[in-house]
Amino acid sequence: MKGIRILSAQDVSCYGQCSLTVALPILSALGVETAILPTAILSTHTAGFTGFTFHDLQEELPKIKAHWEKEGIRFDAVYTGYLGSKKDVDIVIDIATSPLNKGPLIVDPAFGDHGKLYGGFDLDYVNEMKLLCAKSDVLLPNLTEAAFLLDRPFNPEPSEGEIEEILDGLTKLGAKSIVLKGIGSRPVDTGVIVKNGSLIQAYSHHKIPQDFHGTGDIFASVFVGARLRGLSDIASAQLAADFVSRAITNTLDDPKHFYGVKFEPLLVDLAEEVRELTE
Ligand code: PXL
Repeated sequence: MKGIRILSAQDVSCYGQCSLTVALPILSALGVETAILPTAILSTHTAGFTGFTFHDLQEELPKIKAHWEKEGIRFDAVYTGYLGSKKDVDIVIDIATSPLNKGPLIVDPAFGDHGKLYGGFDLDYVNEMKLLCAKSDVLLPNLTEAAFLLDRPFNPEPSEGEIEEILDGLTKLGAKSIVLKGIGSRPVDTGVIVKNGSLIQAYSHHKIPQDFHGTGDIFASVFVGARLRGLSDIASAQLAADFVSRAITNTLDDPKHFYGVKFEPLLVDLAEEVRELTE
């Protein structure tokens, strides 16, 4: 297997199974070497905990970039998630569009859900994220993020016409491919709609009616790993959606595990599945 080396820019939530602490094990399991650009460090993620610490690492990032340039380091892709501040977004745009990155830019906007921005983010942050999303080769928004990126009202159950408007709007913003999350073909389902140029494909599956934190980051990490191993956008999205479902199912019997999903025991099978699909 050809070596693949990517850069993932996200925060480090020290406890709570999200961002880099899920991206690293998943990408490693999928055979992708992952360098990290930690944009901020928090004691926990911001959902479900109070009193968490937050330290922005924006001062460090240009120095890290300068050292990598001096070393002649190159990446086969850049994958971004929750960043933290407008300044972080600017630096990540600078790095992802520099010669350090030889491949696609895959952006999970990771700034909101259920019609609301995550705590600490505001419309200025969204406006900066629009600039990063505009440069993306693949954009992975949920319906909340799509609504904020397009200054549209949030509708959790958009009609076919509204979905088309959202996909067109994000294409006009600059995203080359779009994986729109959280849309099922029936109210009891959830799934994704994938737009690649004029090709639009959908994958819908049973929705588990319980919300868990960190599942967007797990989806994005599986998607990125599968796509870099050579699967199509729709095949990568389907694999990611099914993996999230299995991880949620694996957590349902443990009410103490409120902060994330127990995906780790499922990684060996995921690696095998990707190996079979890419052989
Ligand atoms: O899962 C996205 C995420 C990542 N990092 C931090 C978060 C969140 C969502 O709330 O708070 C710190």
